[in-house]
Amino acid sequence: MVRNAPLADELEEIGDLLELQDANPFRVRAWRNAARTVADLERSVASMVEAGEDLTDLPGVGKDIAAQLEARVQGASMPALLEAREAVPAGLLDVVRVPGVGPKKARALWKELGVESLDALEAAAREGRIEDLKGFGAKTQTRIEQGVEQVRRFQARRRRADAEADVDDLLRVLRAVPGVERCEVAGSYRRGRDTVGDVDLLVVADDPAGAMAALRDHPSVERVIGSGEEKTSVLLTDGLQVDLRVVEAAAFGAAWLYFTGSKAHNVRLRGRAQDRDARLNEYGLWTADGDTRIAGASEGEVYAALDLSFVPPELREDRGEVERAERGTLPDLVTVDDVRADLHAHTDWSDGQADLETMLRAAADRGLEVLAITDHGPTLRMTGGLDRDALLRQADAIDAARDVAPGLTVLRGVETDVLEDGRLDLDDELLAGLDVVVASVHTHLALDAAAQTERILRAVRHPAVNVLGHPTGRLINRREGMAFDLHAVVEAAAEHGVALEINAHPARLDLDDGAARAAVAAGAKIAVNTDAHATTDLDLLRHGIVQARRAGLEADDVVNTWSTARLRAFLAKETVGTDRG
Ligand code: DGT
Ligand code: CA
Ligand code: CA
Ligand code: ZN
Repeated sequence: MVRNAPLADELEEIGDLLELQDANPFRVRAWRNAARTVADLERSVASMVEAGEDLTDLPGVGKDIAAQLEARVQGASMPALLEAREAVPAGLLDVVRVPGVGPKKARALWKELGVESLDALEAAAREGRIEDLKGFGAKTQTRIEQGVEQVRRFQARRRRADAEADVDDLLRVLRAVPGVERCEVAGSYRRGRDTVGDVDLLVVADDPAGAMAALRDHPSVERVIGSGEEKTSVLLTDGLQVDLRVVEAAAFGAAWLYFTGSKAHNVRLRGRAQDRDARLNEYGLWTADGDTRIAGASEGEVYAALDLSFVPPELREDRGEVERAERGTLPDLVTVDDVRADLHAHTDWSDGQADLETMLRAAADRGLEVLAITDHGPTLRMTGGLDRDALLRQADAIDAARDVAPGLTVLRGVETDVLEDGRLDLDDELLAGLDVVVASVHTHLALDAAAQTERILRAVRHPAVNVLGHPTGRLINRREGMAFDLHAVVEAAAEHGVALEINAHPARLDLDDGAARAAVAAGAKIAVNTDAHATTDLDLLRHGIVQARRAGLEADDVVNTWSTARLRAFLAKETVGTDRG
């Protein structure tokens, strides 16, 4: 049965293609709204169609779009997608993604210069044909040339979260093949990198050929790249490459260790084996003569034989974990189960999909103890942000709604916009009266680093601010983060009792692992928040926690894991205690 995610992607693509045809903006918006509805839906569209339900009951889904979805669920292509693809060269979708291009310019490049792909765009820039176009100029041309490179870099990797459904499905299918003893994922996916180049699977089986065949015959496979006795590589219809390797049970741990990587971590382990007069490879840890296998069935066995404690996969990047494993001082990494609070969530008071009561129930259903409602402040008009009066009314609504989720502590908050000069978009008195203030930068991302740093510092020093939301503004594979002095911001955050967010949305994961690590090293605290715009978004927490683990964070570093009393003290900027003592 077709999942919601590809359906949403296709609706989005129709919107993008229509925009390139200069279609009515409202029509473009309609497809995008429907895409978002489908992506955020708790139920599968396919099962709704199967049950004969009326798709036009979904917000933003009219008759036309419902018909497209039904056709697609029943195995056809969406007619509107075929039509739109007919009208616009597919390569233009890459061209719009280049920073400094956008739909209007992409259309001009296409119509005036015949640019229909990234390659053609690059050639046009190199040959200096772009600067003479109306509305372009030399500066734009240079920017486009650099942008092409960035898009190429982004294309090579995909967001880990976007590979998750494929990985879960393949593991489930392969584990069910008769004779398969074990099947696991390795590589960057297992290490929890925010993006992955490809997916690496390992299988232990009595009948490896059966497992290989099951992969080759999987309905998501577009093309078999290669298939031998030990390894099969396939390309899925969504473009993801998957490598499946067969290993013997006695070497499973050594193989899992080797193919999990990272390469840098492996190099350190191999060196350590050599220092001990042994040899480490994907088949095991061996005596120097290669005759006797010392360890190999489990990873733990290999680490133990190297006098190391077990290193969680998220830390295997040669960023100090080998030394800490030697001294027995590896961090006790935070887990999803440690999390009690979400400090950043939206409702339909601004641009969220669900009403207040629905969000509160959804949070309680997921076992959260605390949920902060942080709709947008007034500056971001697109989001239907709230001004002072609306926020005061919402406060009453929150008080009235508390009963729907009796076990849940609901905090009154806001996501206030950091203006260009670092002021916030709501008055101090109002902000002081809220339980939680998330301050986020959404505009003017291109200020020079000095100005940007001053701007963010001003927000961090504001006495009412508790959380700096998605601090760098990066969008994975779409936009680099802002240029600013992270170290100065982190130090100020530590000083002023402001937590830096790890925004768990798979498009953001911001701060990333390296920055979060630096933040905690400087004494700051982290808040892992979902920034939920729909109830299903509350489940995105796990992606943020993976990044927190990669940053080496323990529960104590993450304010959402604290008791409600300790969290409240932090938010009130009282001297911060600990849960332990
Ligand atoms: P990716 O796929 O680019 O996101 O990153 P990885 O880490 O999954 O890399 P991949 O798929 O090329 O290989 C999986 C793991 O196999 C890698 O993390 C370490 C191990 N590996 C692969 N090639 C080598 C190698 O030449 N030397 C060493 N030491 N390890 C390797
Ligand atoms: Ca890989
Ligand atoms: Ca690979
Ligand atoms: Zn938000």
